[in-house]
Amino acid sequence: MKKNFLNLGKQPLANSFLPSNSKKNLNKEFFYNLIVSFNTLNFLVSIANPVNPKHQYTDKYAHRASESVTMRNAFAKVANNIKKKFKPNIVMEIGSNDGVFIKNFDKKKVLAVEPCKNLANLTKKKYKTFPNFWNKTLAKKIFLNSKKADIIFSANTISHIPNLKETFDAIELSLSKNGVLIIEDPSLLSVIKNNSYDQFYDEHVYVFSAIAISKIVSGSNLRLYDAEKIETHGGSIRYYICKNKAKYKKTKKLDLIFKGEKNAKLNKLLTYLNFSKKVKQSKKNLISIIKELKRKNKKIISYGATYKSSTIFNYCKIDKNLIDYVTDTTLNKQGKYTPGQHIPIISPEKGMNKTVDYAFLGAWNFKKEILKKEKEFIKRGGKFITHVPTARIIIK
Ligand code: JHZ
Repeated sequence: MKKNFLNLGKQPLANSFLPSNSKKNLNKEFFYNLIVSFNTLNFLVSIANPVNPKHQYTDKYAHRASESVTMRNAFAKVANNIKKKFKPNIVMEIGSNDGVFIKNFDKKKVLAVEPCKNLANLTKKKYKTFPNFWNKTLAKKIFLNSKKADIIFSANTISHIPNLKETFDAIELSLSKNGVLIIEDPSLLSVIKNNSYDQFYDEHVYVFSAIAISKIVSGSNLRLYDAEKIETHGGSIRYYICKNKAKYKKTKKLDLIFKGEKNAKLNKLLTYLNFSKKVKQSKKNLISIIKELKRKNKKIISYGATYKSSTIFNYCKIDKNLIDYVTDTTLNKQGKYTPGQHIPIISPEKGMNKTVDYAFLGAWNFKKEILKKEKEFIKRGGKFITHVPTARIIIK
């Protein structure tokens, strides 16, 4: 049974960066109610009313996975480990974005699936790329003329697809006998521990736990046999899933992850009701920190035009009266306006100048990388603000 536990209010699509702030453009903006629910039967945490993916994954998709050194390195590392451990002949990626993962493989071995046409265009010259949504029809089409996949990899994508049954059925059809599906997505336990409610936005239809994934894949003749905690995106889990009859045995590491999730009571509604209370408090604290700084005439900007920060700004009603602008390295976000609150986005070269006193960490998941990069800002007294795990000014 689905129980709603968190209401993050009216939200725009997190990817809908506006090309201009003219009245005409603002009037056309699409909003929906962001409500999050917990399923007491299969332990899935999901958005109560997902948006139709056709409105989200268009030819104007903004996010480029290659924009951070952390992610480039993380994908190179997992690709090398996969090569060593599984020696795959065919590797397929679902949601290949700008090719940051597949570029680590020999092009003859790679199949890429990417429904956003602007992203698919980036990889199609070198890699066999299917510019389609992942489903059974596509799986049958691809594997009619190809050997089945030894590895199917998908990072930050499966949690974006509303129909999990169709998704995993299509994967089951596509894997070789001992083929392995490897998926990475933000961890629900990390979200609860970090109070990182900004992981909820239209694209994150689900925030997975191992206990939920294990139940869901079993409905498609698949089995979760291993998992590992990884640091990316503020705490994620990499899941290893195979066909029911494949040779892999369940690992101790997976048992430990299950144990940790049960100890944190991720299978109980009360956990989520308590989380919801903390989110409300976090909102109050963040607004009061920012307003207090504004009273002192401080200039505050935001660092990283993340999808996550779209949830924060729209839930906390943080607009351009509080945040002057947002900086982002992604060229196609620069010159645009954030969804819902319409804060201008500019390049860090222009934006990280001497007039800035405080920068809210929209990309808090890259805190280490950013603090290393922004030594000059910190040296001259600039400070970062975060809401993770509690709303505060970062002193050290
Ligand atoms: P980042 C996106 O979410 C959307 P977002 C998507 N739904 C998802 O699941 C995750 O990614 C994986 C910029 N930046 O990765 C680059 C700087 O400007 O946290 C990015 O625009 N300077 C697919 O948007 C943004 O911040 C820097 O030094 O929440 C980071 O976005 C660094 C390191 C990043 O994902």
